Amino acid sequence: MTAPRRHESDFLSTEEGVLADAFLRQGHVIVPVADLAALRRLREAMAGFAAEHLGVSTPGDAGAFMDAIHGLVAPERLNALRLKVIDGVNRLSWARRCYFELARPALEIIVGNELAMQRRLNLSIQLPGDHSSLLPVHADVWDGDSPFEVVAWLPLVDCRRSKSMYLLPPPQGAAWEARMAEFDGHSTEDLFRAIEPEVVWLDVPFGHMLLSSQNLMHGNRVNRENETRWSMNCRFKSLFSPYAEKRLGEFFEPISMRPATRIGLGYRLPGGFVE
Ligand SMILES: O=C(O)CCC(=O)C(=O)O
Ligand SMILES: [Fe+2]
Repeated sequence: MTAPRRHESDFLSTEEGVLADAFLRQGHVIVPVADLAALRRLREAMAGFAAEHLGVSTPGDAGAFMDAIHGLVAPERLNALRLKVIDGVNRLSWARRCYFELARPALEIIVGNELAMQRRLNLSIQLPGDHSSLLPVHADVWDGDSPFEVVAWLPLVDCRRSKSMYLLPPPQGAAWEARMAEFDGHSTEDLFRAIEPEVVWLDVPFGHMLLSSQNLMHGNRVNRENETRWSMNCRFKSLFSPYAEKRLGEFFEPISMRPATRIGLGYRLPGGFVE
C-alpha cells in the first residue's frame, strides 16, 4: 500500500500544502497553538480544579505545579484526581470552544471547515514510574473509531521522550500491518517490541498541539522522566465524512456547520404542483 498523496488539482495555498503534505507523510503534525494566552487560561483553570481536589492553595505557576504533582498524589489516588479535573473542565462553558480555537487553523487545513467535535475533552496524567495508566500499542480505528477522525492532543506541560507518546509513521505502519497475522495469539507487548525500533517519540512542548491520524499505531510507556505528564485529547472529523461506532449526536457534535448546509438540510421540495 502506498501512502495517500495530494492530487495535483487540490487548490490549497502554498502554506496549506506544506502542512497537508507533512500530515500525509508523517501521519501527524506538531503546530503552535493559535492563542497562547487562551491555553494558559485553560491550564490555570485545570490546575485550580486539581488544587481544590488536593486541598492545596491555587498554584502561582500552573505548569510547575502540574509537572510536580507526583509529590502530592499517590498512584492509587490519581484516577480520582483525573476524573475531578475532567469533570471540572467539561463543565466550563468556554473550554471546548477554547480547545477548538487553539487547533482551528491547522484543523481547517487538515480536516475541513465544517467539523464535528468530540463532546467531552479527555485528560491523561502520567506520574513518573507509574504503570497503572498506560495505553498499550493500538490504532483507535481498530476499535470503533472512523478512519476520518483526527486527534488533537494538547500537552499542558512540556512532553518529550517517555513523558510523551509514540507513533508508528505511515510507511512503517503499512509494512507492519501487512505482517499482522504473524502476531495472532501474541500479546500487544510482543507487537510493541517488534515495532519499537521504528516508532517516533513525539516531542510536543507546551504551547504546541499534535494533530495525528488514529489509523496509525500509537501508545505510551512508563514515564521515565522526572516530571508528570498532563495532556488532553479530543477528536475532530469532517461533519459529513463517514462515522463508525462513535456517532454524531452521541460522541460527536457539529461545531461549524455552514449556512449553505443548514439551508440544504432544511430544504423540502414543494409538492403538489404539476404543470
Ligand atoms: O496520550 C496518549 O499517550 C495516547 C492517546 C491516545 O491513544 C489517543 O488519544 O488516541
Ligand atoms: Fe489512541
